[in-house]
Amino acid sequence: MSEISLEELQKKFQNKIDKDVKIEPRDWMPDDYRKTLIRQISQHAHSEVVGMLPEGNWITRAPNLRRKAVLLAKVQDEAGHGLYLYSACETLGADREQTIDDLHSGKAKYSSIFNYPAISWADMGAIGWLVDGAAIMNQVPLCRCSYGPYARAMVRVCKEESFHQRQGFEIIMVLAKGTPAQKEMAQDALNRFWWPSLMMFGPNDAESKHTKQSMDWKIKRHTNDELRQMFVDVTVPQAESIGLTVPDKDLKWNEKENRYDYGKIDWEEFWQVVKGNGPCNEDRIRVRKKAKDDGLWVREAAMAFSQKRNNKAKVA
Ligand code: BYC
Repeated sequence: MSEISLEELQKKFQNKIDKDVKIEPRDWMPDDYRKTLIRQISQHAHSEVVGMLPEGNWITRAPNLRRKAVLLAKVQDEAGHGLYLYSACETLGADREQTIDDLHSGKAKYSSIFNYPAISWADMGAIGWLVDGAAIMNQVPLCRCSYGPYARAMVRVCKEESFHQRQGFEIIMVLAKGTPAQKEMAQDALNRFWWPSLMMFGPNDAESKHTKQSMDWKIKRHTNDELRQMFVDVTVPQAESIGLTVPDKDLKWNEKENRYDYGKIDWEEFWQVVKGNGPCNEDRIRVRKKAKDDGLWVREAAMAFSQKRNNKAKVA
């Protein structure tokens, strides 16, 4: 069989991208395409797993059994999302242990949003409504990502995120229509989570070093600013419908452009949080490391059991 040249491989790959044919794990792909996917998917997986912490902290303090059961199910879903994504990452040749070690050593990033504390029950509403809302806006287009395993994982993730967003909005809506103290709690949660939610979409397009290449490869289907704008446009009317005020004095409807104009994001705060200097960065990593250490005996027991079973099979 004749060797296929690098040029031909590249042409075949580009043809698939152009025709919207998914790239699958065994297909040839450029090294940088693989690296970009490993970077994005592993960061995404880490975000799901670290994202369990602010909400996990409220499971025992949820105000009633129904709220507790729903929150528990949501946090479990996030763990599931982490697992699909770590698996998608492995299909690209990444080693799962190494990927997780990179999170623990501070080498790998995860979403800035999870470095803010969840200090009231209303924060559970704000996280579901705004954080999962922003996640859906970003992830629905990823269902059309050029890499098959990532795109397919996103289909299920988005279905679950959509339930999460609704449960969050329902919490915040009930509080906003409750006593004055409850409404104040809901407004306070919106005040604290609004700007960090806008930051989730990443730096402005002019500062986004990966967007152009990722769009050319059809990994990303929209730019960071496009998605942020879509999020603002759907979320502001939701806040208004329940009598809450978005904490942005520059926010106003732009009739001509058919969209909201919004104020300046504090990018200095964003980069500080990304660099590890947010309010909860240290705590989040400490808790994840402890979870790994505490689970060591489970992994060792599973390995010992599997070894025993293999030995038995050899003897039989
Ligand atoms: N936080 O060139 P850019 C969820 C980094 S939802 C931290 O624009 P890209 C969940 C970026 O990684 C959250 N870092 O990058 C929801 C890059 O650094 P490196 C997770 C950020 O990749 C509810 C640098 O800044 N969602 O999990 O083109 C409950 C330059 O940025 C952030 C995803 O991960 C940030 N906010 O675009 C529980 C979705 N933004 O890598 C869980 C998939 C940017 O060069 N990811 N950076 O060191 C994406 O869509 C894209 O990776 C991003 C960034 C839009 C996030």
